[in-house]
Amino acid sequence: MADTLTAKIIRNHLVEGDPVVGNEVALRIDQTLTQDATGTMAYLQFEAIGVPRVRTELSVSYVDHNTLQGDFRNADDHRYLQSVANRFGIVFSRPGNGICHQLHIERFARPGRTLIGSDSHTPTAGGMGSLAMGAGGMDVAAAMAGMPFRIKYPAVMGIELTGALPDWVSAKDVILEVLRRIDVKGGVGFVLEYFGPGVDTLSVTDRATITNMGTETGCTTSIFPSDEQTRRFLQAENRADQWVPLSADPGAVYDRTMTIHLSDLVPLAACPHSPGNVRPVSELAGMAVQQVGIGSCTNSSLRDLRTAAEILKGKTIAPTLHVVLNPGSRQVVSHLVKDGHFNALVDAGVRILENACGACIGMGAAPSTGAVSVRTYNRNFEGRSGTRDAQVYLVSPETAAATALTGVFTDPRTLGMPCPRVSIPAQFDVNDNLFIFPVADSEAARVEVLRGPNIAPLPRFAPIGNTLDGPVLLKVEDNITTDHIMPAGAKILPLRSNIPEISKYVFEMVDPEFPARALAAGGGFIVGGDNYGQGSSREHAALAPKYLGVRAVIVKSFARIHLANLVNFGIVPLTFDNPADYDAIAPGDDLELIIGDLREDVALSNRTRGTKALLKHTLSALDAEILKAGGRLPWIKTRL
Ligand code: MIC
Ligand code: SF4
Repeated sequence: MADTLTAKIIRNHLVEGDPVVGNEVALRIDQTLTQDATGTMAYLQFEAIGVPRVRTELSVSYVDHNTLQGDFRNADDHRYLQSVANRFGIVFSRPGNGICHQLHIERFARPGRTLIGSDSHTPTAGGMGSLAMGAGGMDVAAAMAGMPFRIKYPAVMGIELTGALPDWVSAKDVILEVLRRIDVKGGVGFVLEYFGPGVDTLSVTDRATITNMGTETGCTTSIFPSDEQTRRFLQAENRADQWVPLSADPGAVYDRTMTIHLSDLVPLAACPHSPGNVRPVSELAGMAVQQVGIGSCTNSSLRDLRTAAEILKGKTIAPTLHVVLNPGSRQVVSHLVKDGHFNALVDAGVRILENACGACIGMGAAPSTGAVSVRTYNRNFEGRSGTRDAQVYLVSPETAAATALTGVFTDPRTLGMPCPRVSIPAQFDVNDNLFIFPVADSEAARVEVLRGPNIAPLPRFAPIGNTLDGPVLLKVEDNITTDHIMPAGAKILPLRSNIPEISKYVFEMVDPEFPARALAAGGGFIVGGDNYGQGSSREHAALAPKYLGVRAVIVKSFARIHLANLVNFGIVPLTFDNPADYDAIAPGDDLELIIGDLREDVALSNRTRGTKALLKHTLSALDAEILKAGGRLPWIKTRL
């Protein structure tokens, strides 16, 4: 049978389950990655599982999200992460080295391997032909302990690329075109697999831009074949021996297909406040812009930053805006410095920030009130920039640099200069000196794990009964993101290792009274619309509500990673059988849910209104067992 690339990699890693779309399958995981903002929880959970060393082929702990070190808390997190990595056999990437996804593709991602990461943009490594998926920290902890990762066997959407990108149009515009067509829910249940003659024209980092932001479609992951481009990239990284050719079989049958003629694409922008709200830049041209952000894990490869530098070289940014740059990695910076592009950026007036996530996650560079900010990042959810009414647009490096020059939204094709042609070296500056490789197994027992007062112990949760009752604590609309549920940014990120503290900010932007109300009511329910929990993989969006007493979340539909996180922390994820029942529930209503052993539908009685409704779920028998035990960690404990 002619197989897709996705099917081949899954088959090679299948531990349990039939490969039938929608069926739960368990996969062996070769590699894991974490970042600091989700990593502390992941490693606390790994420690609680109690295995002496990681059991993966490779696990890497990156520090890139919170590097502000505004006080001891953030520094304590970093110290804990470094020591726990050494103790348990994990490679540690020091702050300053770069953004996890860019670094992983440079130094560790391998074609044909499985990777899970406690960050939703882990699919970046799909640009290298890895089957790379975002997951909650608990799932990553379990994978590090050698347990398989469970997913619903995905359908595969074949995206055929033909032609070649025109001048001034780049990989970001390809993924924006995908989002324009299928929006932020269109990828749910699918792997987006790219094929066709246009694939050859894209470098590994171009492909990584596409697979990175594919996350915004809700897909399980995105993947490109491993070919000559992949071989060249690995060779330039001194990793030629890790190359294997990989692609779908000729005539492979996809569950759905679409074709993108690269030659027909134009510069695009995702408009506020959704990555799926895409329009041509030409329609926005002339709008005043107050800030430009270049970088992030989506667009800070050497190609991207050289392109921006070539556009800005010898000029000055418009006086009405400011421009910030967070480079993706030290390797990229090292090349920019050597070839003069770094100077070009600095001389033009670009503010060079750290090699880290920075403004993308609201760690500084928040726009001014009501400002228009044009960014090469992947998310423009309301308030994520740190400024609630900022209008964030997501664009390519070409559009961002053109806009930086003129001060107004600018289609780069109208700049009137020749399109920059940047070349990528045959050999990259490889320097692994900011990776700390762990001590040998025989030395591990001597390593002390260093905890500061900000590393609070994990909360413990009890098994759950057959009936859940309580009030509706909050009712929300469609497309609620995990940034709504558990915001990030400079104020809240330092609390990621401290659940009692961070839980005070749950739903801060939606309803700041939520935490106090939930605690006063002794817990209850959240009611929501479609695509609840889209975006970030942060398990704090499940863990902190659980801490506040949330027992079940009842919505029209869920995003994949958040659904898994709810199960991991013992919050029952339920969906309305009849979406009209959503309208019949009001905040404050007193509900009773008969959940039994969660093998069947759930009966809801609204005791305030005297109405009844049927609730569905997609939980496997194992999910049900985990939920009833109070979550994944208590469940694992009962097994050991
Ligand atoms: C994001 O882009 O939203 C983040 C911050 O990288 C998150 C992880 C987190 O919340 O720590 C993600 O994408 O999973
Ligand atoms: Fe960091 Fe932004 Fe990428 Fe998330 S999307 S990993 S915050 S750069």
